[in-house]
Amino acid sequence: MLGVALSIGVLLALAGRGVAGTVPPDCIINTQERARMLGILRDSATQSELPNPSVLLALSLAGDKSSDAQQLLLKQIKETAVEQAKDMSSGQVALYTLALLSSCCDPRHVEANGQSVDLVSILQEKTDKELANMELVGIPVSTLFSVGLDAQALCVVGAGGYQNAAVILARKLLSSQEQLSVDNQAMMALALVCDYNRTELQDVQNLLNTTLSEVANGFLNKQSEEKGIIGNIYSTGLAMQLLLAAGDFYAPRVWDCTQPVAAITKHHLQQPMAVAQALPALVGRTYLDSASLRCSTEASTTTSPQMDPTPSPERTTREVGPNITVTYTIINHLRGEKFNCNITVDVPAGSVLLDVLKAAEKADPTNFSFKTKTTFWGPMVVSIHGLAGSEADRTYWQFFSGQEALDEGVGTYKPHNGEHIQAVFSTY
Ligand code: B12
Ligand SMILES: *[C@@H]1O[C@H](CO)[C@@H](O)[C@H](O)[C@H]1NC(C)=O
Ligand SMILES: *[C@@H]1O[C@H](CO)[C@@H](O)[C@H](O)[C@H]1NC(C)=O
Ligand SMILES: *[C@@H]1O[C@H](CO)[C@@H](O)[C@H](O)[C@H]1NC(C)=O
Ligand SMILES: *[C@@H]1O[C@H](CO)[C@@H](O)[C@H](O)[C@H]1NC(C)=O
Ligand SMILES: *[C@@H]1O[C@H](CO)[C@@H](O)[C@H](O)[C@H]1NC(C)=O
Repeated sequence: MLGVALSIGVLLALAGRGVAGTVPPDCIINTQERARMLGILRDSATQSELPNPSVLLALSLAGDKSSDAQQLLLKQIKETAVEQAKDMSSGQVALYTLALLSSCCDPRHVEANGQSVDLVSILQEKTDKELANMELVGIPVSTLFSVGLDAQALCVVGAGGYQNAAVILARKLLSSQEQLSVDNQAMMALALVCDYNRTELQDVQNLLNTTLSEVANGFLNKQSEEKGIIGNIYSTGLAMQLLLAAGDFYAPRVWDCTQPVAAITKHHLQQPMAVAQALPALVGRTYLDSASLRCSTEASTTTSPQMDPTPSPERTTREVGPNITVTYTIINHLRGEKFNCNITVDVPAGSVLLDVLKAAEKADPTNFSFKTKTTFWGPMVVSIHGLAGSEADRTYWQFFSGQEALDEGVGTYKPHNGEHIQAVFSTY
């Protein structure tokens, strides 16, 4: 069954898209930027300790199948799948499933080191728990983003019985579209595009049709208001995936895809995770194409020469210039004993926010101690002043510059001189 599913795909005629089939050339990123992005992904594939399924998925969707980096990462993904899949979040299992599918491996029989695992049944189990929680209390066990990925993966592998998921996601989108980030909306709606085509129930089709047209038109409105950006620079590629897949649901409205492509090109994304989420749409692909890539022959036509990424100036040069002064405030009015501490620290110009937190901790360890956890997006601050965020309680440390929430984490955000950074214990 999988073999058939994998062989029907045509390299550039994308499943989940309308009759048109081909992507306008202007929607594809230029070869130089594409090579730079592939370089970042290949580097990350060979350097990170924990294999990143989003990177494998992006490499495969971008037609980088035969690179050594892709092969090495695929091997590590299989090994990690057999060892750890049962302990992963549903969304991670979904990303593993999509990554393996797009690399022409059957996620139902993943084999490594003499062990074997069925990712699809694990995913079904975990998704059932997410959906049960959503029906019970309106929110998933993990994140809506993850449940969107879960439903996409289950739909593209053809696991039956998940129209339920589409209906729950559609209702959530309709009832709280305004509150949901573009990232969440995009991943949830992408699942609906896949499910729309698999259901014969007229009322489900109508619900999905209405929802998809709401979400897609919302994205098109944002794009025209924000000069090509949909949400922020990190969500724009995910929103593009939806607009690529859901063309039928905003027709006859026309999408000017050149705008977001230009915006992302200009930004020169650096973080592997940011590149991994953006690249698929920039080569005209979506996560729904994972099962329909040509697998018999290597996609060598689209493979570009191995190229070192241009080293990012920020990372290689250590500024030995003047210091900047940053005010840093930590606030908890939410749980336990309230606190509100202020400190002003000097750090070398060009420092990231993490350096500010370290300087504050050094100057006043009683008040400004903190802990981080390594994630694919970099270090995430999990605890400050002995107070830790909690998934069960849905609390976290949220960062602001003045009143404005940061759109990057402490490992990449660079404060400027005189800036006031706040960490506020919040709920999500
Ligand atoms: C859900 C979510 C959160 C949740 C995570 C809840 C949870 N425990 O599950 C909460 C609300 C805690 C959160 C917090 C933040 N987030 Co957030 N988050 C997301 C979102 C929408 C989905 C992540 C997800 O579920 N992935 C699927 C699962 C399967 O993958 P995962 O690897 O297990 O996901 C984990 C990490 O992504 C991590 N995480 C989530 N956000 C962030 C942000 C940073 C900087 C780091 C290091 C890790 C991290 O938590 C996830 C769940 O464990 C993404 C959107 C996206 N495009 O990826 C944004 C996103 C990753 N977040 C982002 C940001 C900016 C933040 C904050 C810095 C916001 C702020 N102003 O404080 C904070 C982190 C601050 C800190 N303490 O260090 C940006 C990161 C951009 C960048 N270049 O760094 C994204 C891309 C959204 C966007 N488009 O701007 N986030
Ligand atoms: C929908 O699914 C049918 C098979 O059930 C397939 O032939 C068709 O190409 C699909 N359409 C889209 C837009 O994916
Ligand atoms: C969605 O519904 C509208 C009218 O309700 C219809 O015209 C349109 O063809 C439907 N879209 C799809 C993709 O079926
Ligand atoms: C830091 O903590 C001490 C007690 O340990 C307290 O007296 C002091 O006011 C705190 N400083 C700030 C800036 O809140
Ligand atoms: C902390 O510093 C900021 C900026 O100087 C100031 O606006 C704020 O009132 C201070 N807060 C406390 C609690 O001292
Ligand atoms: C910058 O600040 C550090 C301490 O944070 C200090 O040791 C150093 O002398 C300062 N440098 C300048 C140029 O002010």
